[in-house]
Amino acid sequence: MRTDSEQTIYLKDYAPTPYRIVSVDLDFRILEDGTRVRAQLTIEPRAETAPGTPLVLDGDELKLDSIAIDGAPLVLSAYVADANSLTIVEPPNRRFVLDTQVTLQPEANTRLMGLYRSSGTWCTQCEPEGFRRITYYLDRPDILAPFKVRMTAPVAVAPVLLANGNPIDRGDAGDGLHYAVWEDPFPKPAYLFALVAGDLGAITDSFTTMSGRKVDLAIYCTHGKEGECHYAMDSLKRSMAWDERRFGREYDLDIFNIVAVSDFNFGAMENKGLNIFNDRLVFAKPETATDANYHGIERVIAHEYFHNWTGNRITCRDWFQLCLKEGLTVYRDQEFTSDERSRPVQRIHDVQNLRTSQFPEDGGPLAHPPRPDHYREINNFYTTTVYEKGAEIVRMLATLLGEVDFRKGMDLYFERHDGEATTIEAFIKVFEDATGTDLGQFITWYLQAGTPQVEVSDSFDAASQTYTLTLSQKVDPTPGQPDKQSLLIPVRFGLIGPNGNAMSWSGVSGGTVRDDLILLDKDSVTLTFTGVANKPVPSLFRGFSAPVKLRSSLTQDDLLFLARHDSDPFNRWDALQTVSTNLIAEAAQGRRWTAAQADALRQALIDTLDNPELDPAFKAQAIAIPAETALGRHIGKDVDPDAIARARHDFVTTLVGPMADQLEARYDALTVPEPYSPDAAQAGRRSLRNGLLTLLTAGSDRGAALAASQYEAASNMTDRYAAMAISAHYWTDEAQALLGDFRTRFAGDPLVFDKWLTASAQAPDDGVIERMRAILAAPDFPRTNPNRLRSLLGSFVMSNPTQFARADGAGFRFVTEAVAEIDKVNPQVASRVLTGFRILPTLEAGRRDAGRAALDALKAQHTLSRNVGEILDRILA
Ligand code: 0A1
Ligand code: ZN
Repeated sequence: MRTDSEQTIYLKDYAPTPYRIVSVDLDFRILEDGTRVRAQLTIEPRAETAPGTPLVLDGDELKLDSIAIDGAPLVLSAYVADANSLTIVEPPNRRFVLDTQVTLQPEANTRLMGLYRSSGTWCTQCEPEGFRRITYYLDRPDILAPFKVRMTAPVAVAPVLLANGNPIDRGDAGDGLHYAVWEDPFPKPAYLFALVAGDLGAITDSFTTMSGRKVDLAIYCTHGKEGECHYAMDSLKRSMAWDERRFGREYDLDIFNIVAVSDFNFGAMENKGLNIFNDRLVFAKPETATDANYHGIERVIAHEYFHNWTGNRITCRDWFQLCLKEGLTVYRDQEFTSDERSRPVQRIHDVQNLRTSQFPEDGGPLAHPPRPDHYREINNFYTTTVYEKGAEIVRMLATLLGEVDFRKGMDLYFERHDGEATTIEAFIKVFEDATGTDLGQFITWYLQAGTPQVEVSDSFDAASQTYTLTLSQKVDPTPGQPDKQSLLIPVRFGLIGPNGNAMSWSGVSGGTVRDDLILLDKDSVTLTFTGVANKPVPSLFRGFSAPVKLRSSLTQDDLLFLARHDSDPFNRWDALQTVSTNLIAEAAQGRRWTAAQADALRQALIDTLDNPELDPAFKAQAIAIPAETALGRHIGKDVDPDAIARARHDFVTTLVGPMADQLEARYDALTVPEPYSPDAAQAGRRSLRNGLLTLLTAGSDRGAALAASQYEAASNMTDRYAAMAISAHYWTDEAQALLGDFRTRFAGDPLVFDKWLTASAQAPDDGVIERMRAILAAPDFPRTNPNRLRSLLGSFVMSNPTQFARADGAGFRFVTEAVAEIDKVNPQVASRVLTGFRILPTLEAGRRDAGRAALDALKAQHTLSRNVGEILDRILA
């Protein structure tokens, strides 16, 4: 049973609205017992609109208090208002002002869409369809208008009044109230609207743009947290400078504000001139934030800032085009971090993330193209496919075109589409027009779901010095897309000779090869290289030049050869990962590794650790053993998570045993300079040290005690958290004591509580579900806060495979029961947790059935939101 409608929206039905909104005047009277919103919308019919065409505005849970056109109240027969829309039956056939009033209850808004309160602060979240929860409006991204906003609120509770754009007036409003007026000169879609009213502290700074304009910067936060906002401010200034240098993009207003709030559905939001952030992506100090937290802050501050050009100045025509702004902006933030930190380390990090979250989405029941063509609930499409695969597509475009031509295309994009709401087709067209390249086949990446599998075979003929390389591609069917077209896949490559050096060739035929780039543009391409002196080892997809799964015929010896000699750091790392993945996955399926195989990998790891030319952050990534979840994905079907966990444990024990002394000596010797700094060099050393600790804990009996003493001695959260999380993950004898200590040591800090929840949820012992039930049932558990819920439940479903996918179904039932409760409060959080069930098709039959039974029970027993209903139906289909 559902209450929400199950209507599907199709891209093919896109049509402009019959009316446009010329300008928006909003007046908010914000009081403790409710907020009154008066909207004066200047509206006009489009030239082609037939006189008398009804005007239908969106609403969501709104109640209309009054309505007038050009000052005259409307008679009852002139409009129809319900919770979801407002129809003006016969609007004037000319420009007019529609004047409506509604009253909102932000306090009761637990969905955190529209206007809500977070720790007493009034704030908004409008993307994608939250503005319709504030006032009746044409709430779609192709309606752009300039906004003027007046806010009145009690000065004692809300001394700070912020909205988009520039402040133009403020003053006393009597009765303990004050007001502020903000004006945003840039026409914008309603999803970029924001306001904040509250009692907040701030840090301020300024940035001088490349044309010499001074921009005032501020980060607002709960009083007392100002000292934890400096890294975010520093990241902001570096982002502003980088976008000027790298893309020639200058900030356009005189003021840029960021507000940190505790209750927020996602990471952050790029509202014009007034970004609103989940406070976990703003606050940082060494005692409570990890290196990963600092990294995340830098990335997301940059991401939201970069949206000012890719998203705000140029926005999306409709929500199907979401990856137009998101894929491009993720690409930009990845590039920023690569330039600021280590490019190879960042690339490995991003690819690991893609493989961990996007590949399983793309290979399961929730697969959809980066540009989908239908949806029931748009909030379910803020996915890793739209974001991260979207970024990979832009990266491939940059690879195919080269740096100079890519920049030419981007320049044309900004020039041609500034101020518009546009499409993926228009984005691709600028690159065609700027460079004269035909991208007709390339656009398929946006339209087709599924991860391509690329199969490789090769042969060498010594007599003729000829090397033959065959690459073929295939994409499995995905929901609604049984037949796939071949894609244009850029393959960056090199051939490596027996001495480890790059090899050259005198000629190549059979396909397109430009320098170090092969264009795989058909189902299969066979290249013949002539003048090749010796049998080479091919290094393919260097830098992960395309988001594909590679199935090569390279032997373990070849892979370890690449791990030692490839000039491409990404492929060195990937080769080591492939070797351990293969050995563990085969063992989980009953084919145990040989001693020689384990010895060879061990030696390669030691050589990597000893290589003075490699950076510690890279070494940390290189020695990591693939997670159980990654191994499950590699196996892909009939997965038994317990068998994988056992195989992984046995393998790590085999691997680490003979080198435990060496690892421990390196762990002891690895020093990190004091005082703490979150910079990449220091963070890299810490990650290597904690990587060594992980190996020692996973594969020997030495790690547990080392972890316990590291926990005690730690002078920063990175080391303390790592010690606790490793202990919990491998469920050492000390784990429970460390978790208990951590809980009390940091009691009262909600962001550190999240860390405790995450580590607790990853414990693999049979008691974990009961402990999580107790955590959720505690009277003081903040059950409406997305960060708390996600830290516990999100971590459990995504990274505790043996307990989530327990054979008795207890893990599945725990999650579906929690989802049913959360759905009543916040459907977005509920549906996100539920996506963890996408692994069901990969599991062995017993577990699969247990998972489906839990989902069936969820579907049968509860009144579900559209968000949860859509995800359920897609997984059960
Ligand atoms: N545009 C934001 C993502 C975002 C989407 C929805 C939100 O609330 C439901 C919040 C943020 C980004 O890409 O950062
Ligand atoms: Zn974004």
